[in-house]
Amino acid sequence: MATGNVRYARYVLFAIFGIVVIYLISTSSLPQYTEPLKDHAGQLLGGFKGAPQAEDQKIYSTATTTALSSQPTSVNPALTHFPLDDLTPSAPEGKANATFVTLARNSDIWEIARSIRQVEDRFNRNYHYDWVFLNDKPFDDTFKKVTTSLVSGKTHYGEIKEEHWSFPSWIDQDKARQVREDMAQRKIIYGDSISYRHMCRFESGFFFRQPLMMNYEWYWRVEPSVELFCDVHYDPFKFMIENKKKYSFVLSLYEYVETIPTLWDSVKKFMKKHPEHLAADNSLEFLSDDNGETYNKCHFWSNFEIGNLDWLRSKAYIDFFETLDKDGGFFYERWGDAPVHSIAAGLLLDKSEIHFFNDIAYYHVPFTHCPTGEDVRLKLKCHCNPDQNFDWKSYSCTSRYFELNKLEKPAGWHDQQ
Ligand SMILES: Nc1nc2c(ncn2[C@@H]2O[C@H](COP(=O)(O)OP(=O)(O)O)[C@@H](O)[C@H]2O)c(=O)[nH]1
Ligand SMILES: *[C@@H]1O[C@H](CO)[C@@H](O)[C@H](O)[C@H]1NC(C)=O
Ligand SMILES: [Mg+2]
Repeated sequence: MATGNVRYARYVLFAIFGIVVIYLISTSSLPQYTEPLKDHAGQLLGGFKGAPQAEDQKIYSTATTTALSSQPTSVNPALTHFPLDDLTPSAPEGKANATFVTLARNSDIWEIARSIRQVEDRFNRNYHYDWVFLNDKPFDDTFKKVTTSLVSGKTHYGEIKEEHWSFPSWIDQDKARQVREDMAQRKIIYGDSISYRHMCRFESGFFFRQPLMMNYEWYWRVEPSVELFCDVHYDPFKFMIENKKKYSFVLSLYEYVETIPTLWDSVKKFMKKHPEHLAADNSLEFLSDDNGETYNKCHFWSNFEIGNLDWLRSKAYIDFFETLDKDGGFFYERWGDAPVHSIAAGLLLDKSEIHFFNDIAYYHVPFTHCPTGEDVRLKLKCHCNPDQNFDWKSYSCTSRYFELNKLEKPAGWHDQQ
């Protein structure tokens, strides 16, 4: 009887102890799983919510929430331990009228999947911007299924009409074929490719006027197999809007001269024909060392771009593209869309409308943009090797861009030359 009571009391004590332990665990600051949230479109918004400490909470609510879109998001612990005011311009509520855009083949699926995963992890999972995919052939089911599952915004798939992906009537096919054969012999990269030329012409003159793209004012171009190395902790689209930017870049370099021997002749023709389109405070000096006589081959690399679609759809840009297109250099040479966009931005926009995103860390084979400045790299959880940063190397044009715009180079640039 007595031993039974002791055993009973011991059991009760154990039970109380157990309840206390469970209570302590449940009120601690360990992350808790909550039901996944759904927004009005029925998209998952992530179901893992941290329980930040009071101080972190304050920073979170003053910095992060204003920078994020109107939709609730999961807490990013990376952002809760330092004030962001020095890095983050405060953004008003709501999303920009913007989309990601990718031109791809069905066979690019696994390479574009990698790119999307990184863009989502580093940025878009908190913003849910749409993604437009364009192709000269119909996208297959696998491509659509996989990309839709990866993108946190809505996905749209467009087939490019033939007129935007073929030889224009004024192109002499024999002449174009001879050029391809000659370039193949000289081993010029993509020199013998017809589809690469259609691609460059399409990106130069048509992507921004595809029916799906007409629904947006801003775009961010993403290619297969690119990498993002740092958190993008503010909305670059909003940054562009608030700072009156129209075009932006992360990498710049010299173009391979064999692909554009007469491009600048066409540009000069355009400047003569349409002086009214040239911006008063343009960046001709970025493009030419002799006041416009010759091209120095500097261009912004267009596989990354955040830009304004209405600018590309403007009469100024269309007149520019059509002048170039009539001269046939997309087929008689192998003009790339990078120098075409860059020359347009350099001539048609004011200097202040072009932006260099130091804090968007990026790789497209074979070049890396890794932000200069250790503080930025640590705050943004970057995983790029700063030794690989291309910005201040001699083959980059970014130094020239900084000098022309009288920008102060970030501390540490000298050691990366
Ligand atoms: N639909 C389609 N997309 C293409 C074609 N060729 C290239 N692309 C896309 O155009 C972009 C540039 O092509 P890429 O091969 O990366 O050229 P590089 O970056 O200049 O070496 C990528 O987004 C490709 O997926 C093509 O023939 N059809
Ligand atoms: C977004 O921009 C496009 C193109 O300028 C415009 O037609 C559309 O109405 C805009 N949408 C919103 C929601 O403002
Ligand atoms: Mg590429």
